[in-house]
Amino acid sequence: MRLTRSMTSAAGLAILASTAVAEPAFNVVLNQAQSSVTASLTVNGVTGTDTSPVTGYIRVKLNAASAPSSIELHDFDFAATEPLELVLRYIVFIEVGRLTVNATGVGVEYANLGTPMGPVPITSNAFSFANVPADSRGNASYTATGIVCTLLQSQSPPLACSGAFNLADTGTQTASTLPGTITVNNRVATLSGSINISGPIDPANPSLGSLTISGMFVGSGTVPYCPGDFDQDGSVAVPDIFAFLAAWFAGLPSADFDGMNGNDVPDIFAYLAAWFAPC
Ligand SMILES: [Ca+2]
Ligand SMILES: [Ca+2]
Repeated sequence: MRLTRSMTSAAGLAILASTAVAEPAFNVVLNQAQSSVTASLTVNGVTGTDTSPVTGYIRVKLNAASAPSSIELHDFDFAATEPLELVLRYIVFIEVGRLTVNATGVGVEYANLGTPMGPVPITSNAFSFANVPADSRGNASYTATGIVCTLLQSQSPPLACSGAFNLADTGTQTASTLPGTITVNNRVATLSGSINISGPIDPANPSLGSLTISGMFVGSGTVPYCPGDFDQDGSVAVPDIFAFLAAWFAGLPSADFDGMNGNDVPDIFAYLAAWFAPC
């Protein structure tokens, strides 16, 4: 009898040791009215800028859904909803040249999908990721006149005075920081932040000019429960197994874990697999 009890408690300790407190990753969907991207192009000392609202999401993971103290970055994808038009005017008493750039389908996305960054600490609701790899996309065309055309033609090799390019051709760039703030109330997270990517428009010819893409974003998302957190108290622990079994024996729909054929034996295996799986 004593042997049985000690074996039981050892098994219980082994189960308790696997208790997980982490929360699942989730998407924060951007609020288009409060999120924007600004492109800023500087060539030969003259700058043109344009701004568009932004849609998209940022995918994060918190260590806890209530008062989180750390955050991981899993993914993001921001898309400008409007074309961007940058007009650079070169004026010496009169306009002596002009560069016009039109860009459509401009977007920025996380470049290391499947490899999260962090976790980084959250202090007073604020966090910051460093050296975030990002890929840009979009199609741009440009037309240069006057001294700008002359400038382009004087490059080595010479550049045409009009043309088109794909923003994806610039390759993966690094945002030195991606700072933000996050608050969570009743498992609804509100996140705001910014990202700034800057680089030469022609990497082989960095003195020609630079392009900066800056994003400001605000969004919200609901932190889901881990599948194994059956009693939804924020951790996956032994009471979840008892809560699941109670629901299963009571024939409650919530115990139809695989969503097939009502409450049957495969649900028990499916639930236990979820309980043991990392969240
Ligand atoms: Ca639980
Ligand atoms: Ca079932």
